[in-house]
Amino acid sequence: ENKTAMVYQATASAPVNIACIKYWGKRDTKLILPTNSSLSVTLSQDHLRSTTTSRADPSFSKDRLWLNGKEEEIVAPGRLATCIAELKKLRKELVEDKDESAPKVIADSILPLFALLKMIIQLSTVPVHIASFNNFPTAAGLASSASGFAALVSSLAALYALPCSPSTLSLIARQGSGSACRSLFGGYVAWEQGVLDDGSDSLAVEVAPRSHWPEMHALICVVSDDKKGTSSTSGMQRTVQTSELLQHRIKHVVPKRMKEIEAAIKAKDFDAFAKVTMADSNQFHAVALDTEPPIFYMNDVSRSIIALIVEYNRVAIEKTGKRKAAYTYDAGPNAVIYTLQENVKEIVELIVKYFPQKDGFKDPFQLFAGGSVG
Ligand code: 2P0
Repeated sequence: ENKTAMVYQATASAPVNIACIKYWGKRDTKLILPTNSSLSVTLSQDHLRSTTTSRADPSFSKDRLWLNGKEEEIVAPGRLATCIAELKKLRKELVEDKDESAPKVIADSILPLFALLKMIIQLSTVPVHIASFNNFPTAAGLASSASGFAALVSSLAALYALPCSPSTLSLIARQGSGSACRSLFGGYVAWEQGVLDDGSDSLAVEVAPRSHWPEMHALICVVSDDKKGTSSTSGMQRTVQTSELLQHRIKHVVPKRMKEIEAAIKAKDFDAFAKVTMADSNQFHAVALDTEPPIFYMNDVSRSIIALIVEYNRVAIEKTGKRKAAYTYDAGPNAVIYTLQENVKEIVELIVKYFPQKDGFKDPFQLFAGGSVG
């Protein structure tokens, strides 16, 4: 054991995000550049999140990663290897940068200065071990790649003391999984598709912080914990290759909806937010159906929940002229229901009434988590 060698470690968490305007389709599969912009709400840190610890130690022989305790291979030029290499590159550039104001590694060490300086220069060459855990069952079919890659990038950025903005880090998280770039921010987040071929303008930006609209809640309803089905990565490329409806969506629908939902969020107009969120979930599942061969993500329980929310909103519109809830579905049958705090109890009771729950996680329907977003 080399007692003089320094060991650096950093831990970071990132929550899951749920898209209101869906990302579906890549124009560059290596850099993960999307065919349209998207917008999501990041859940609160208290609920579904990934936590990742990175440690650099000169005694390690190579970079290694464990996901929920199980080792995953890091193979170049795969997504994990790309993200780690990009962050090491930024670390190397930081040290080479002559700007003395740039933060260097935390110097709370009693080591002689020369040893510290040597470590600062070499940290990007020291192997890292990375351990990541989800605080929710990966098998629940809930997107774990978004929180996972966001936490990985945040943890390495902290390890390397990178003075980067979340938007800059989102450029790297995007290369791990497209939707991960949006989990670098809390609250309401847009992923701007960008126009450049090198992807340097395809990044996440904050539309509004969580504190702007703290009444917003997301109810996550686990309809099935079955992981089988078409993966997002392969499904969306089949859609790009075969769906004419996707071309219409990219050109004529999403740009307008991005403006509408950003305005709805800024004005805290739940009715407008709900209308566009449900319309975009519907169109995402329509382009999946328009794919050859067709892709089905929702099941009968998913469709029953849609019917329930439609009826709930019909009554609300009759009384007040406004919607009170919005459903949205990703690449699986689980429902996410957006609503304001004042309606949470009513909606939970409604769902429990129509979808009675038995004990155990394997039940056809289980209300998994309800909580504030942001
Ligand atoms: C979204 N989804 O915007 C959309 C809606 C699923 C449906 O982002 O290939 O896991 O890693 O970039 O990010 C799922 O796609 O795909 C996704 P990759 P990702 O949240």
